[in-house]
Amino acid sequence: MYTVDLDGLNAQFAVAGHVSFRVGYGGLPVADIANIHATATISLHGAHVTAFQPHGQDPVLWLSDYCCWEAGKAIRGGIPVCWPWFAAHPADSGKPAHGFVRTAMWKVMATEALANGATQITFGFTESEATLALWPYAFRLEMVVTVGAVLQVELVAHNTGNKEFICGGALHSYFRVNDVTEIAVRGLEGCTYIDSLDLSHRKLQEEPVTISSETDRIYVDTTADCTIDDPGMGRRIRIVRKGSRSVVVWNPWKDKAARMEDFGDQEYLGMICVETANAADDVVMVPSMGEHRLQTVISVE
Ligand code: TA6
Repeated sequence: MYTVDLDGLNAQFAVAGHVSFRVGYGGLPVADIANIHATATISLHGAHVTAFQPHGQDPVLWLSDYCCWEAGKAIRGGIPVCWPWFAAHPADSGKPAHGFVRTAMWKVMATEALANGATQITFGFTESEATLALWPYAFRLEMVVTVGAVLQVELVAHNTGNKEFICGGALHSYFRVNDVTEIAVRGLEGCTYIDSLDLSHRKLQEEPVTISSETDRIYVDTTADCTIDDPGMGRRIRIVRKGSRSVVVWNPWKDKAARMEDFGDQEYLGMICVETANAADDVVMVPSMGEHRLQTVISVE
């Protein structure tokens, strides 16, 4: 359980007409963003964007109704921050899937009302005894979230140690769709993907991606924008990436959703993950005192 000085947070970081802090589900502290462009909610637990809604639009991100809002557990939906590895640890499956930062409390470092009416909030996270036991490197992370008509999320990884490290990761975005069987994900045509459901075989994506069964694919060596065409909601969601050479497309479908305690049995029909990542071949080397920036910009057309 976290103890949080909510009065102190609001005294130091609240900005009238932009950002305030409250206790959310499970006693986890959250930042509420509301400005002339959009609203958003960000949990300090995992520096996890759980909601984003431009004014006049339907919610863009999907969030399960069955989330486990608990310290130490990942929030199901929104944009989990997966770092310093994606999926299972490459050498030790006993370590937490998707790394250790999405299940830990981050600090609020700064808040700012931008000249264009957007709101920017920065979270910070650095190594500890607990992280060193999982991953023997010194680091400083910044998560910079800019909420405007578009949502910009940037994970900046600083290597503060005296040895280089290799890291993977993802801004593991869950998007709300009307009916996943009706959507098409475009931008990945011609890309090679690793099929996590077929012995990690590498395959070529020839057509736009459509979903009619469990889908779990890592598209590698691509920097292209992706779009989610959703006829049911009458919208196209655009995902622009920087510092990312992988895109992960995931839908658990019926059977896997039913096996997940934090995922409603029918919820798979209303969501798709299109993740801004560096995974498999695309992990990155960060030299001592260097940095890597992983950025996703999400907009509705
Ligand atoms: O991004 C796809 C994936 O790696 C899937 O294999 C599935 O495990 C998903 O992430 C969710 O992982 P989680 O640890 O949040 O249940």
